[in-house]
Amino acid sequence: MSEKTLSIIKPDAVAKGVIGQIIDCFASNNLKIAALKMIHMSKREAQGFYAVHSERPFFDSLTDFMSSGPAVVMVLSGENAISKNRELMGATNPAEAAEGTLRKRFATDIEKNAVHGSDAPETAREEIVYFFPELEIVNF
Ligand code: IDP
Ligand code: MG
Repeated sequence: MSEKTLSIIKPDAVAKGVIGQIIDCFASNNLKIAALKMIHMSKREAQGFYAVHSERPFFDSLTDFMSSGPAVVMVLSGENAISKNRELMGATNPAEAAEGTLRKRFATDIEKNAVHGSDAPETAREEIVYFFPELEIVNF
């Protein structure tokens, strides 16, 4: 089933200059880019995006990091895009991420872990509308 998911190339990966390598990984795994933009989130925007984690001890540090520099937000589209993107990303903690995954290749640590991907259809819908109005998303 064709799905859409939200992907973010986080500020650590943008600063490392690996936007191209990450996009290349999506392209070579049949995930198409249905929307894409570079943004620099405010602290408040990062808090809104990660509101589900607001009670976690790492929330303040995480939202500082996410608002520390530019990030690339994308809508990826394709067969099982949500789970496929999660597989390509690897585990949250890069120390536990499988060889060849984006987090294994590019993450710094469990917080600065290079990429975000939605985890389920409902969160994908919510996260996509957080960043993209309907007009900015193409349908293949
Ligand atoms: P996910 O990004 O793999 O879905 P989540 O548990 O949803 O992982 O956590 C969201 C983000 O919060 C992670 O990608 C990471 O940047 C950060 N994070 C998660 N757990 C920790 C932690 O234990 N310490 C610091 N940051 C964390
Ligand atoms: Mg998550």
